[in-house]
Amino acid sequence: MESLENKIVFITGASSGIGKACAVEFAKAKAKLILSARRVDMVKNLSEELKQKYNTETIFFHLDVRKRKDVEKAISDLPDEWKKIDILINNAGLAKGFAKLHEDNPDNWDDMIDTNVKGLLYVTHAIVPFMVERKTGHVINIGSIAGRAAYPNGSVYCATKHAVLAINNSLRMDLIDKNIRVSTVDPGMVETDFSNIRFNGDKEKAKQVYRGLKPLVAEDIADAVIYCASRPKHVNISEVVITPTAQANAFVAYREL
Ligand code: NDP
Ligand code: 8X3
Repeated sequence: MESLENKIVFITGASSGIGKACAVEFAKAKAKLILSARRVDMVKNLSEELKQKYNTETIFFHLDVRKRKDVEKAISDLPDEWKKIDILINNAGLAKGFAKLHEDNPDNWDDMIDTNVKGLLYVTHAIVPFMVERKTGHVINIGSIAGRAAYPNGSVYCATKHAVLAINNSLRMDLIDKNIRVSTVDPGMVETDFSNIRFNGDKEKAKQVYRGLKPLVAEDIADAVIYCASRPKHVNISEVVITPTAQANAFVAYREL
C-alpha cells in the first residue's frame, strides 16, 4: 500500500454522501484536502470537523461544477503549493427524475448533462494540465452501474454515466505517456441523498429504492476509492464495479419483502 500522507486530494461534491465519505477516509490517511460543493456551509463544517479530528489541512470553497469560468478561476486561484494536486475525485453528480423520455422534463436533462458530464470535463480540464506538468497524478471518476447498462426511465442519467465511462477510458489513453493514473469507481445502490434528489425530495419514494435489501453506504465507495489511490505507483486500477450483495446489476436485485 502506498502512503497517502500529504497527498493533495481535490474532491467535487464533498458536501454529502460519497464525496463526504471520501474526504473523511483521505483525512484519516493524512492527506491534504481541497473540498468543494455548492453547499459551502457543509464543506466548511466538514473541514472544521476534519481539522479537529485528524488535524487535516484543508482548503474549501463554493463550486458549482456546471460553471466553467468558476471552475477555471477556482483552480487558478489556488495557492501554488495546492495546485500540485495528486488525486482528483470527480464525484459531483446527480440524477433528476425517473420517467420515460417522452414524458420527462428536459430541465432535468440539462441539470444532469451539465453536472455529470460537462462539469466533470471542466474540472478535469482545469486540473490535469498541472498533473501533466509534474508527470504524476490520479483521476478517479465516480461513474455508476448506470454507465454499463441503460435501464427504463433513466435514459439521460444512464447516458451521462455511459459518457463518464467513455471519458474515463479515453483519458487513460490520452495520458498514457504522462505517468497519470485514471480509474472509475462504478457503484450500484448506495443509500445517500441521491434518491431524495432524484425524486425531488419525496422521501417515501426514495426509501422504496432500497426496500428489502441492504444497500451500500457511502463509506463502502470511499473504501474502494482509497484502494485505487493507495496501490503502488506502477498499478492502475482501471475499473471497480461495486454493488450490494443483493444487487447483481441494474436489473436484478433480491429483496426480502
Ligand atoms: P449525494 O446527493 O449525497 O451527493 C451528491 C454530491 O454532488 C453533493 O455533495 C452535491 O453537492 C454534489 N453536486 C451536485 N451537483 C453539483 C454541482 N452542480 N456542482 C458541485 N457539486 C454538485 O449523492 P451521492 O453521494 O450518492 O452521489 C455522488 C456521486 O455518486 C454522483 O456522481 C452519483 O451519480 C454517483 N452514484 C451514486 C449512486 C447511489 O446510488 N447513491 C450509485 C452510483 C453512482 P452540493 O449539492 O452541495 O453542490
Ligand atoms: C446510481 C445507481 O442504479 O440508481 O447511479 O442508476 S442507479
